[in-house]
Amino acid sequence: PAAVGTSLKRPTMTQTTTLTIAALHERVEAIFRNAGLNAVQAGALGRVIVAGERDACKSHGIFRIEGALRTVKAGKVKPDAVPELDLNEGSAIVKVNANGGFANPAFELGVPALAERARKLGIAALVINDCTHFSALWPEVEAVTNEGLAALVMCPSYATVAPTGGNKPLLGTNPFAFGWPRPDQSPYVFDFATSVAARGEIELHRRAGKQLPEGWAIDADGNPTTDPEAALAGAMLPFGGHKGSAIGTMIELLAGIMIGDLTSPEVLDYLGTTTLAPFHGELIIALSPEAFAKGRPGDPFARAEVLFDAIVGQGARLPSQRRFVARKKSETDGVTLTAAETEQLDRLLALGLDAIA
Ligand code: NDP
Ligand code: PYC
Repeated sequence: PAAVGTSLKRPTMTQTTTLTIAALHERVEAIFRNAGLNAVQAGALGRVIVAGERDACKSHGIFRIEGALRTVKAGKVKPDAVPELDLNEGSAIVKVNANGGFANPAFELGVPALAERARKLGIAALVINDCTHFSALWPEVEAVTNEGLAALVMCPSYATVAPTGGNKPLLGTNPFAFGWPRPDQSPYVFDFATSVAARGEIELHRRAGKQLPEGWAIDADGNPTTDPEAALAGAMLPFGGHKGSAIGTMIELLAGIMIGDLTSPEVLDYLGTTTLAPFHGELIIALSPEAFAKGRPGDPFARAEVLFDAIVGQGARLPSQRRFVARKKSETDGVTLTAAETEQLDRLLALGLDAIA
C-alpha cells in the first residue's frame, strides 16, 4: 500500500491507497462541496460516510457517495438545506425539520437538545422530518451513548421487502439500532436492517458478480432467488420470518405514521425508483438508565457489565466489536482503498454531478 497521508499517487489497478481518516474526510467533503452541497450538508455526510469506511462497513461507506449525488442531481434532496430545530419547550419530544436536506446534519443539530431533555426527564425523543436518509444508524446511536444515555433509533426506507406470507415489496429494509453506554469502553451497539440483509449488500453482490446466500430474496414471481438482479427486481425477505416482518411494520408505524412522515410504500411512490436515496423521517429515543433504575437495587451500568461478561464468557462476541476492532486499526494504520475506489473518488471530485449518469 501507499504511505498513510494526504497525498495520493495514482495507483495501478492492483495497487491500494491508504489514507488517514482525516484525509479521507477532507476528500469526501470536497466531493460534496464541489457538487454544490453547503457546508452543513457536506460536513455531516463526510463524517458519516468516512465513519462507515473507517469501521469496515462497506455497504454504507464511500459506495454511498454516488447515490447521494444522484439524489441531488434528480432534485430529490436539497443540497443547500439548513435544518431547523424546534425545541418544543417542556415536552419530551424535540423536533428537527431537515427542510428537504439529508438526515445527518439534522441529527447533529438535534442531539444536544435530545441529550439535555433525556437527562432532565429520563426519556426523550428526537423526531427528524422531511429528510433524505441513506446512512447506517450506529453513528447516531454512538452520539447518544457518548452522552451516557441508552438509545433506540429507527427509520423506514422504501418498499423493497415482502412481509412474511406475502410476495411483493411493501416494507422497507427499515434499520433498527440500539446502544447502551459502557463506562471507560466502547458502548454496546447493534444496528441492523430488518430485512435479512441491507439492500446495499445486494447491490455490492451484484457489482461483484456474486450470488446471494439462500433465503435473502424472492424474484418478481415470488420464487426464491440467489441472483442479485432478480432480487433487486423482486423483493427482499424480512429477517427471522414473521418476527422481522412485525418489527419492520412497527418501524413504519412509529418512524413513519406516528411522526407524520412517509411510510416505505409512500416513499417509493414519491421517488418512483430505488436508485435514489429515500425521503422520509427518523425517530431517535434517548433513555437515562440512572433515571429508570432510581430507587431500585444495583447500579444499572455495573449490572450491564455482568451481563456482557456472561455473554463474552460463553465465547460469543458483542455486536459492534468487529467494527470497533476495524476502527482501531483504521485509526493507527489509515483506511485502505482499492484502485477502483480511488479512481471513483477522483472522478467524483473532478466531475461533480456530471459524473452521475
Ligand atoms: P449486519 O447483519 O451486518 O450486522 C448487524 C449487527 O449485528 C451489527 O451490529 C453487527 O456488529 C452485529 N453482528 C453481526 N454478526 C454478529 C455476531 N456473530 N455476533 C454478534 N453480533 C454480530 O447488518 P445489516 O446488513 O442488517 O445492516 C448493515 C447496515 O445497514 C446497518 O448499519 C444499518 O443501519 C444499515 N441500513 C440502513 C438503512 C437505511 O435506510 N438508512 C436500511 C437498511 C440498513 P458488527 O458490525 O460488529 O459486525
Ligand atoms: O442498504 O437497505 C439499505 C438502505 C436503504 C436505504 C439506505 N440503505
